Amino acid sequence: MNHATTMNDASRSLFAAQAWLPQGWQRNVLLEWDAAGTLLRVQSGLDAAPDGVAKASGPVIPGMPNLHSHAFQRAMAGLTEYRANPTDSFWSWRDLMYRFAARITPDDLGAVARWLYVEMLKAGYTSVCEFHYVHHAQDGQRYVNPAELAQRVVDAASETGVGMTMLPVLYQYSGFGARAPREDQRRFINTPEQLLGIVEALRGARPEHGALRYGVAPHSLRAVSEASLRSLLAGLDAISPDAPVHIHIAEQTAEVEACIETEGARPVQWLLDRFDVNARWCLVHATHVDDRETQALARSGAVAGLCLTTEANLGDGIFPTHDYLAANGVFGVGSDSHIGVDWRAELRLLEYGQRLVRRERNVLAAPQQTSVADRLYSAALAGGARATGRKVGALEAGARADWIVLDAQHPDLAEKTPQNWLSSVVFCEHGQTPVLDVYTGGEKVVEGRRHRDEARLYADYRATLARLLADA
Ligand code: NGQ
Ligand code: ZN
Repeated sequence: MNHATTMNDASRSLFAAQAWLPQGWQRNVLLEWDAAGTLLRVQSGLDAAPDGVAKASGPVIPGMPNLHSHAFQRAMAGLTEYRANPTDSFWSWRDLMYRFAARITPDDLGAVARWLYVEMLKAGYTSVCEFHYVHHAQDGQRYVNPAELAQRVVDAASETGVGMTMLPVLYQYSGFGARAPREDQRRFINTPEQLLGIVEALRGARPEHGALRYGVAPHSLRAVSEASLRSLLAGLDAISPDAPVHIHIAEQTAEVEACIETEGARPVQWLLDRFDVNARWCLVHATHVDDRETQALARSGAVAGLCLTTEANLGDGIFPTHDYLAANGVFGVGSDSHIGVDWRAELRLLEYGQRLVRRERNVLAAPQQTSVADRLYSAALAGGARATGRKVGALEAGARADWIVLDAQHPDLAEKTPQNWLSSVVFCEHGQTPVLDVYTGGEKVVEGRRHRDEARLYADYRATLARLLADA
């Protein structure tokens, strides 16, 4: 009997002829994990598969963390792509989105989130950071359990198998200068103390484990004050000093202008000047940064949360990714509004935005990593993992046992060598996805492009959508 099977249950091991380890593609890799879903050991260069160990049906790569999601928005994808007035913008989209948010019930949110997470897993997103801000009942009253809606989202993650970082959102004001919230924001509003109460309620009802972590998200500099942000962070530090903090930072030029007007600085600069912004932070949509901010953000170790398909859909602008990566800035990707749920599309658009602006090719390659896809995929794994605050994003001992098995027979992979696999996965778009099987915590949740509960969760989603659209 071989070493591997004596040390660990053979049912918790997988042999891959090819796998993407931290050092790149490796041959004859044995993955072993424990009953809690943590990788115990990763060995490469074995002579052959040990007896009794299952063989992956294709090349194995780490699952991608999705660093930004508003789950309920999945149900409105495709419903705002028409011109309602000559100046349609992010802000008019937001009005429609608020109308949608006003109608969601706890049961609706559960069904939408479960289906969304099925879609994420099928795409190879194995973790998600949920930037959750619909907290209260439709009339703005708090639920008996103030964490009612957040808990539905946490439960949707554990039911479907996606790893979760739940970030309850602090939303207090409708604009800079502590402007009173709007009527259509009533489901979102909390004080820092109330928001920390939601975090505590969640931690009591659904304690953290290998696939679940909590943090907080001040919604944006528009929606909190300096003082409330300080008390939120102090409260979070008392719970967990390295818990993640995510914020929408500089998505729209109008908010940059308003920030300069009322606070005397651009949003990223303002935040960096006043707070200890470090690796626990994720700055979502750092879209509008000047050169000084780009360099300073890169130095901070914070993650730039880039949501390319949503940013394109909402007409946000283009983040200076070339300069940011040249300064060793850390980034990850998110599907945000879920107009698309596919990390391959996010990485492709990240590069294509730079190509279109600069009229060059292979802009985001690195001197040591000339394959654009290899570089962006490994960087998005590392940055996405940092944003989750969880041990994910690599096939190595101690990390969560989360990975994707690619379809080696896919027309974009067949007959190619490993050095072109990720390029094909990221840049080619020819029919069905090359993501064949997906494992989270060592469990196969997607097999042959089907999630294990796909039929049931799709039926629930359709029934929910039918009701939401009939009420509209
Ligand atoms: C959100 N979404 O919170 O859902 C925002 C819109 C806002 C994006 N920024 C609302 N993509 O920023 O005020
Ligand atoms: Zn967002």
